[in-house]
Amino acid sequence: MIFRTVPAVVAVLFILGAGGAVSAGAPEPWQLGFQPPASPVMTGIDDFHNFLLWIIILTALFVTGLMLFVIIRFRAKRNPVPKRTTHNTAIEVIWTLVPIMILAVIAVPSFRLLYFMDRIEVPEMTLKAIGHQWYWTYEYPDHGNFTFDSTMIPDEDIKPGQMRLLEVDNRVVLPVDTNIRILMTSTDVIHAWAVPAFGIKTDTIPGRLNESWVRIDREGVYYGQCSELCGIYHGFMPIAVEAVSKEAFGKWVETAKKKFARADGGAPAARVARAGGPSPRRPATPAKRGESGSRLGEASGGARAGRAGGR
Ligand SMILES: [Cu+2]
Repeated sequence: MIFRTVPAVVAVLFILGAGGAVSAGAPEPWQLGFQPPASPVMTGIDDFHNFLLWIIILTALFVTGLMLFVIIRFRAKRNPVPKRTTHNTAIEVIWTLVPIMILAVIAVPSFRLLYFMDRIEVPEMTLKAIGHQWYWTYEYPDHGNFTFDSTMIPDEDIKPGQMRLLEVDNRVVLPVDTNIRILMTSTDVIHAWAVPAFGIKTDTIPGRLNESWVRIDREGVYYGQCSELCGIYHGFMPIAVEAVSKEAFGKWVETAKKKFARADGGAPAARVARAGGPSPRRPATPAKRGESGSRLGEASGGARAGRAGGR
């Protein structure tokens, strides 16, 4: 009975997982497995994960089978006088070489994927994500160098259809089928810019500029969250990326240029792109400076209170 029930339960769980995978880049209730991949990197991670799963299953089955065989075949009743064998060179060579070969078979695609994920050789555009306690700032250095903050929509303002704890006031808008370099940094503590459907989870570190890339396969909204414990509101600084066609992206850039302030207060975009990192010279607009200042004030106050409470 149990032999029939277990595969049935596993099958149902897989179907539920696959069912969750039908919608775009957001988590689903009862989801099992990854979100559907939306970039070549995540496709690679997905494939590598499935490949590893087969190696794990086959190894576990082989070891379990071997154990069962030994338990039954060499039990005391059947073997009242056990053999006194202590060495068998052939089998020792096999059980050393086979695991090495398995590890080599895993290592080759693993390193290939790791270098593929690292960076894009020829980026078509750059997005810069800057972590703050507890929201994200984005810059578009190749499109007029405008900048905006992206803050979570609080529960009381959530509208029907919006994802609680995941929706933001200003989504990151990116074009599909474009090699996008993503530069990531932070102004206060370590955060992590993570979007599961893109296969990106990269720490944003104050004083450092980390790099990743994405080429989004299809239009849709992709959600992610800060994935490095960064303070009491760590769970409230989501990431929402809206992937649109190249034409729609061009139109959005035109409106965004008018709507949002420039990141550099007027310097050429190229210079800012080269400067990189959280430039201390960056003059924010008065409104933004006031906003960030008060938030950072709260943040350090919170951190102080946290430390005081910890003692
Ligand atoms: Cu964070």
